[in-house]
Amino acid sequence: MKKLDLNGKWQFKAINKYTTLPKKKRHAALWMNASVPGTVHTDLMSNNVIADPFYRMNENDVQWIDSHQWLYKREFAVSPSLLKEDSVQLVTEGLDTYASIRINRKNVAETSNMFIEHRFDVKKFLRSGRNTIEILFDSPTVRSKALEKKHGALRVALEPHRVYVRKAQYSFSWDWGPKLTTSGIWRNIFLRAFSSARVKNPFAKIVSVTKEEAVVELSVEVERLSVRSPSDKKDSLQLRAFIAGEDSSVEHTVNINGNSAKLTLHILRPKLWWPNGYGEQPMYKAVLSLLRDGEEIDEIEVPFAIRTVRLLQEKDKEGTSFVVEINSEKIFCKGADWIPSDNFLPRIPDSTYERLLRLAKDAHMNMIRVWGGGIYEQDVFYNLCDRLGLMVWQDFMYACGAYPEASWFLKQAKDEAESVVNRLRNHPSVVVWCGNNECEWLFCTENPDKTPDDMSGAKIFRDILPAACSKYDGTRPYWRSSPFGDGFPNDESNGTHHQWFVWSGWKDYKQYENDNARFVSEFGFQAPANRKTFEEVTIAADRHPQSQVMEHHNKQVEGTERLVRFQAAHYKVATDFDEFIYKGQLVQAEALKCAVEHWRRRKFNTAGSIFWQLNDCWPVSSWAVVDSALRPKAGYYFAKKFFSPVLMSFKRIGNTLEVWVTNDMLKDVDGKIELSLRSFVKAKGVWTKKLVVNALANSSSRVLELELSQFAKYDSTEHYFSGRLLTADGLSSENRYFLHEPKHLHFPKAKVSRQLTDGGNGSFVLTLRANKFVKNVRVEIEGDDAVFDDNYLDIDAGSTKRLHFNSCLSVGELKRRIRLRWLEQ
Ligand code: BMA
Repeated sequence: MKKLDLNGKWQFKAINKYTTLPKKKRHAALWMNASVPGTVHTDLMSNNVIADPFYRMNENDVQWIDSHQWLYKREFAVSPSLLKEDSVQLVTEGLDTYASIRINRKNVAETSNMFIEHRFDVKKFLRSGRNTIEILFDSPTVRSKALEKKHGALRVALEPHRVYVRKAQYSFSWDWGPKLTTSGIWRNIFLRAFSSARVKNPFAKIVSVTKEEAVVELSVEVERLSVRSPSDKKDSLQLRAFIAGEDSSVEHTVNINGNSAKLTLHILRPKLWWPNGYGEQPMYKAVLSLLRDGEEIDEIEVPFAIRTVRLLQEKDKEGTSFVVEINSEKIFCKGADWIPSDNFLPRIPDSTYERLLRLAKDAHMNMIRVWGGGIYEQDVFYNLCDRLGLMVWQDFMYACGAYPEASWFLKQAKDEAESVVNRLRNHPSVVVWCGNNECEWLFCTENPDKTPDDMSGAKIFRDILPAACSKYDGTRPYWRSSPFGDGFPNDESNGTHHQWFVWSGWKDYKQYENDNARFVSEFGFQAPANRKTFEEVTIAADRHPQSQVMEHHNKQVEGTERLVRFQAAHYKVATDFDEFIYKGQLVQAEALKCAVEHWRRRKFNTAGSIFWQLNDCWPVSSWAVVDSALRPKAGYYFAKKFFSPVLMSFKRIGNTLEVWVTNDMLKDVDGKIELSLRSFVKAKGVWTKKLVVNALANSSSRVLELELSQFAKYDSTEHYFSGRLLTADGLSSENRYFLHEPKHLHFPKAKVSRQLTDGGNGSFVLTLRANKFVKNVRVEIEGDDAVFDDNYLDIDAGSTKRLHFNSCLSVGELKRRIRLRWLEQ
């Protein structure tokens, strides 16, 4: 197998087929340097044809780009030895989207799906020596609008023509994302030459697992070239499989007849892969070699892991459960929804994936949902999820609309599903295939007398996708949509649920406690990005919550208005930029906390709470808890606590305050709870209680009920309940309950002293001591992006908190730059 890389330096220019270039952009019709993988927008930025679309309102100035065609070209040298091989394929891992490929001025192929790899035999177009490849990208907007005109408009949220094109739907704008409709060679491109045969689409299918052994069926497809000479007919092909485990290895060889080969291997005493928080993530590796007459001609490596997955749906008094079960253990799914981390996909470095997914793991998440309006993610994403124990709920890329049912579209859907399932099925992290995001829910909301099957596109989600999943995988459940279930698709009593009645319905987050859904795969609250992140894309005059630029950086209709309304419910509304961001982030953090604690208390009546959303694609006020500059918001630090494996939480019912313990460990947990009623000013609790708890494995229970009337003599604006659970294993959970909204609490003037200790190797400990109670202390280091192990934290009067962090700065420098802020009257 020989490979010739075609990434790197290309040239590109605009072609004025549909319209002329804006006056000041005429030079875009001349050849400019391009970089592959890349996008037209990023190439135009490097050539100074456009300014950064994320800056202020520059997005508005770049809307001409997607109504043009863009031509990319490069030269490359082909060696005679490459041409000696029987087949030379052009492999494009991702072309965005309507691409016409020419080699040496001859038409090779046209593609129209950015999500999948394409390959074409191009040997006949190549010559020894210098060759030229050209790829013309047609306007995705012109093309999809033309299709919409021809086949009819469908009921779709946001830009309706987007459903006609197999391109990341968010690139046509979203309620958190700008309209930056890209084109380009967005993934690798190369030539691959081989003779006789090669292997593809390997699959390590886990057939059965017991303590003693795992049965793994290894299969490959064999791409055979037609025989060249009579002697080739004697070619005998064999597949040799070798599995390298941690302390075991097995090998087997079979003869290949036809275009596929399969063999079964037994792994003794298999080590199981577990989600984060439940155990390790041991990986195995299968090496599959293709032999011709005993000689190796191709080889493929398949990392895989051993685990089983089931979706439990059992009738119960609330309806039907919806529980993900891994290795026969019920898992409460804790996590967040995932969107692409940039509008310009090829420029996302691996380190961004690493950072975001590590943050997820550190916050005790065990599931990430890859949302259907983005992309089937890059390999690095799935590899990291495998390693970190993050289960992936994988949507197919359809979102918020009805989809065409024309035969050419259904064919594309089928080809895409086949390619995607083949690509992702070896990842143990992928545990659920899901048809789409919100298509049926939207349809049935607007057509109450109709069923999901009446929706255009239903064939894809009801028939085509599940068929591809069972044919090419068969080891994971398929779920038709998020949300979906029997009856109304967003019903609470069964299936999956998106809880948007609160945020979108302008309802206070306390309403989450009335939602008794079985598995919540979306719910969320917006918050502004961090101040530094906004400062990087604004000028001083923009930095007001309601400036035009800031409102541009919130893509939801009435987004800013909601931020104000929800802040008003809990805090005195800020107009100062920094204070607005600080309080806005606290609203989000408290909202997510309220919802997750409620659903975790309902474990396993509710069996999942996946919040919208982990990340952002540009600097924006959105539902994300980590902003586009990878700076966590307050909600992220709250997630570390509300997702902790053992959680102590308060629940208020009328005049009673209940104390609950939720235990995600697969074993019973012994612990002690120290509960107190504290005043804002005194170091000692005015009332305390200690109790011993035994929390049963993988369950949630109420451990105490307190009648609030007995505390009536204490001023409720200056007192609060504080509780701390400490388990025999050293796990802890701390929580507080306030009798009023922060806006009505009477916080005293407090002092927080700080002490910084250098732990060596760039690690530091910051000790904070409060003389009086301080709520939601935010710690920042000016000009440094240190992530603390805790932040936005409460400190009881006379108490101390230790925060750990890493930084390259010196102690002296850090001391000068540490900034604290907390809630004050
Ligand atoms: C749901 C998601 C996204 C959207 C989010 C916030 O609709 O699936 O489409 O961005 O809520 O509105």
